[in-house]
Amino acid sequence: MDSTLKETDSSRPYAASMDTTTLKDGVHEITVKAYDAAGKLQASRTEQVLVINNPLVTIMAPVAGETVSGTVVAMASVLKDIPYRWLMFKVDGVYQGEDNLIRHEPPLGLCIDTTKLSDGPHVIEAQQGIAPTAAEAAPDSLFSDKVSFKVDNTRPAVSFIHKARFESPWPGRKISGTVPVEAGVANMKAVSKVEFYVDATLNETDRSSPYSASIDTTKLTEGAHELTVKAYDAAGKMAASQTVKVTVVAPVPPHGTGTPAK
Ligand SMILES: [Ca+2]
Repeated sequence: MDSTLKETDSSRPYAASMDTTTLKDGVHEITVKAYDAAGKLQASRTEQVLVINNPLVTIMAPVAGETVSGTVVAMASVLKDIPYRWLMFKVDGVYQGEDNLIRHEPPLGLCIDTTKLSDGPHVIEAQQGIAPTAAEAAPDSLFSDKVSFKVDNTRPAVSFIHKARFESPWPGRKISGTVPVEAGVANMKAVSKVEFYVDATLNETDRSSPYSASIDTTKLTEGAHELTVKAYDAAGKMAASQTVKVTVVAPVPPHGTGTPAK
């Protein structure tokens, strides 16, 4: 197994058992070598096997039982170093779109417009395969768990606006410097204010549409932070967004500029 001798058998039938729980999930190579009495070696063709002991595709968002509205980011954790580079998302068994490991690092995600779904319960799942469309037919695709969530596009709601993939505040994104964020409010008459939070701290308040803020990450510790946005109507009734987890990292210095010693 991967050039490590696992077992030797000197009598027919020649067999061995592999404890895959001691292996990392992913692709491994199995080879069999036979020796005759004179010690002459005959090696088999190398076979690739995929070891899966942990669920490889796990839906991270929406979380089970969550009520969502507007555009939501569906996220799934995937295994990275396997030939299955494409991840497609389905809601109620209907294809929604896909993401891939060719251009993106895991976790993979997709913006889903829930206004195209009926209000009420739905089920989301993901499937990791070798190609975006062939994945559907591939018998050895990796299937995620199925997660139930609810759509409610009549309640007052606020969410971050994603204009492009990985634009802040895309979940799991690494951010640095000053990061602009924008929020959209739905089904709320007379929005009085929109508050942008970093962790539990109010970062900025915007009282006029479009609702935006900028987050100065240099004032934050490096590492994990949570972004939330809250909208209030004239009567003080509040709607809160999904929490978006991001990671603050040190800004990359512009190319060619060193950091002068002081
Ligand atoms: Ca504004």
